[in-house]
Amino acid sequence: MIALAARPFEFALAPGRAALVVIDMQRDFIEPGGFGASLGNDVGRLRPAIAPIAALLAAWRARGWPVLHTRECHRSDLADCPPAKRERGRPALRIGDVGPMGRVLIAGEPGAEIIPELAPARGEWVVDKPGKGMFCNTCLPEGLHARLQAAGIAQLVFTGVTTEVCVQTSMREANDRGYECLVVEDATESYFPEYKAAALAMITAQGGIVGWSAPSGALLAALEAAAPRR
Ligand code: C5J
Repeated sequence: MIALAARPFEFALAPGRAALVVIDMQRDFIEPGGFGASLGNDVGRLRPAIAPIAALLAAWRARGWPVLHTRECHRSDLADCPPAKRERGRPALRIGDVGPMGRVLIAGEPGAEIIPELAPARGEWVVDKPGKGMFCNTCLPEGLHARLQAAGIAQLVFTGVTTEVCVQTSMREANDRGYECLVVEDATESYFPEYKAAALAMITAQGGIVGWSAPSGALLAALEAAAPRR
C-alpha cells in the first residue's frame, strides 16, 4: 500500500489494483464548436486539467497499471439518447446536429474523440457511455462493473470533466458498487469554478461519504517514492 496525504484523511493506494479513470476529455467538451460551447459555456475553463492528467497518465503507463477513458456519446441513430436529454435547454446545437466537429456527441465523429494530448494508448480501455455516469448503459456487453471486477480493480482514481457532472456522477456510482474512489483535485475541471469546489467538498464531507481527494503533486510524489517504474 502507498500512503497518500488526502482529504478527509490518508488514502492507502493499492498498486496494480487502482485504475486511473479519465472522464470525457473529448473535443466536444473542451474545444470551441462542440457540445459544451453550444450550451453557452467557456470551454477554456477545462484546459487546466490537461497537464495534470497527462502527468498521471505517464505515471500509470510507466508502471503498467490500468487506465480507463470514458467518452460521453450516442449511437448515430440516437436510440440511446433519451428525448428528455436531447430536448433539454436551448443549446445552439443539439445532440446529433451537425456542427464544426461533425455530429454533436455522436460516436465516431471528430468531436466525440478524446483530445490528442490525452489520446488513449494501445490496450487502455475506452468506454462509451450515453449517460453522465460511467456504469450506465455502456458499450460493454458485460457491463463496466463486471469488467473491473474481472481485472481485480478495487480502487478508482478519477480525473476529467466536468467535476460536478460526469466525474461526480461516475464517482457516486462507483462508490455504491464498493470501489474506493479518489478524485484528483487539479486533474478535474468545471465550466463553473464554484461548482467544482462544491463537488469536491460534497465528495469528501462526512468522513469521505463518496471518497477522497488529493492534488496530483501529492499523488505523483507518493508514487515516485514507493512504486518503481517498470
Ligand atoms: C456534461 C460531462 N457536463 N462530461 N458532461 O454534460 O460532464
